[in-house]
Amino acid sequence: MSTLVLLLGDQLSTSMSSLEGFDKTSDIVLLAEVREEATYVKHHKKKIAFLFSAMRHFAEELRSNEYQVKYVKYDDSDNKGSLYAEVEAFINSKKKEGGQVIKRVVVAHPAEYRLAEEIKTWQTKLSVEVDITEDNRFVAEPDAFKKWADGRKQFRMEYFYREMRKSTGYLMDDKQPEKGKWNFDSDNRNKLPKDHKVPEPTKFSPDDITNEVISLVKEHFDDHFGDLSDFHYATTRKQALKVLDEFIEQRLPLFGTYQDAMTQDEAWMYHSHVSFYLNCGLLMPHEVMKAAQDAYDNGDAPINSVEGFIRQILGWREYIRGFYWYFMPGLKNDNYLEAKRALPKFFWTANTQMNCLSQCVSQTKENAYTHHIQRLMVLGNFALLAGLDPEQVNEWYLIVYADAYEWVELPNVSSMVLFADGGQLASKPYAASGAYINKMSNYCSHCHYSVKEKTGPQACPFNYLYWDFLIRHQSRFEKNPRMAMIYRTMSKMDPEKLSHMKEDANVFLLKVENNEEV
Ligand code: FAD
Ligand code: DLZ
Ligand code: SF4
Repeated sequence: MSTLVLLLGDQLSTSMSSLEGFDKTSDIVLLAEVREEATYVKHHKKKIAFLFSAMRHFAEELRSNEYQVKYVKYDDSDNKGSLYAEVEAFINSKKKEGGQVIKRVVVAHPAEYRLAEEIKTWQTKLSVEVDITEDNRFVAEPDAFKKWADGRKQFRMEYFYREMRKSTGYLMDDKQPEKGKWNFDSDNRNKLPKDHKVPEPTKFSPDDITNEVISLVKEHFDDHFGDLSDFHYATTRKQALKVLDEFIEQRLPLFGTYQDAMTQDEAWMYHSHVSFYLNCGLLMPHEVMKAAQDAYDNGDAPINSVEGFIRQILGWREYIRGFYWYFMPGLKNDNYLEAKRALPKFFWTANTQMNCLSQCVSQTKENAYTHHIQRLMVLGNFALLAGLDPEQVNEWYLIVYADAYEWVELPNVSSMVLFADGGQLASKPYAASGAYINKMSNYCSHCHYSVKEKTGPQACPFNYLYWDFLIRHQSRFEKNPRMAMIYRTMSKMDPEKLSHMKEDANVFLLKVENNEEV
């Protein structure tokens, strides 16, 4: 009698709770590349190549550590197409063989609601016991967010983060925050100086396993979005640890300073690029934060960088995960601003004269990655101001990034970017005119449009879209204390100027709807 442990594609760690008590003499691990998971949205080609390669490498690692592993490749002739069908077929094959019978299936709780709901039904369909164990790839216990959130009217990340700092001890000086402040964001808003050279990201040449997977993706997912060329991600834990080490050494010291900066033709900046690995189990959050804390303790990185980085993981990542489970399934249907406009074609092609958007979409296509401010303040800001349909925007973000899983993508897109939850996550929309993009980047100096102009054919579309957004949603936002000042400014503006901006926005949005080049 043995146990079958199903490891999902984003659970590539020997410390998964589902492997606790694993008996190498009788138990078996199942990993399966299946159509259902690879196509529930049409993931970026590089995302599929990355995950399949990481799954295959992980299976090899398990085997070399004497785990018994059943690995189902996507192009195996008897691939059943879904995780359930693979589990069922494996149990039946063992029964037929007359060998060790599977008496129990164990799987760690899936990170996505969709799959978690499905797996909960397996117990009634399979003839064996199905145990769902805790998803232990996070710092906080699964119910920590609920305990914190129940009874609150507002769910601000900053307060959740402080609790996490206190309970874990990161950057704490006894009971006080290190250097007397919880947050050093005010030091973290610099533009990259002209001619500043950012270190090259850590890259790996594809090995035989990755090359085989790349061919498979070319053959089976050719109609999916994204480039496959220049694949250089880590695909093993060892390589992911190298990405982390090089980040700590080469980038962390300036991470904070340039955290919000964007630069023409520079995709990777001073970010860590560890989200791919954290989200599929190759790296765990504590080891990533500990590396940053050690750099601080050794005097190798300043407080603004280390606090900024730890906040992204201990604050934002943990908070977002808790927020997702607390507000699902309702979160998926939120559309507070009643946005309905279809996603423009240029989100797929990058064919737009708006240089900032063209840069961000091109890099997304090329790398299945852009950094946070590009996702939030360029792509997201446009989606918010243009009133794009949350369902289509969410699908796009879930498809295009190699670190995208619904648990992290949906709250970031619906609640943070689109204000679709009406303010449960953010106290006001992250709406901005071209001035913000110009302040944080050099995109505008390479653009067809002029960021200084507010109306007319050369005016930066973000400028009139911003005011049009404020006018359209005045009744929703004018009483918001954090927006009172901007509405006061608006009330003093020349009504004719406002009306021109509204007209320009209408003309522009009509062009967007007709997929004319903008
Ligand atoms: P760094 O800037 O180096 O940050 C370090 C780590 O902090 C990241 O690896 C990530 O694990 C964590 N982190 C930072 N910000 C967030 C956040 N807002 N939510 C959760 N974790 C965070 N992140 C994803 O992992 N998957 C997504 O699908 C995703 N979609 C996003 C969509 C939008 C619209 C926005 C605004 C943000 C999204 N993020 C997502 C958050 C963030 O943009 C990425 O985590 C980050 O860009 C990954 O790059 P990095 O590893 O270089 O991050
Ligand atoms: C994202 C993904 C893809 C593309 N393919 C697979 C797969 O073939 N097999 C698998 O087990 N997991 C895959 N995944 C990851 C799952 O979609 C992920 O485990 C769930 O979305 C839960 O987060
Ligand atoms: Fe983007 Fe406007 Fe700047 Fe062009 S001018 S890069 S559209 S913000």
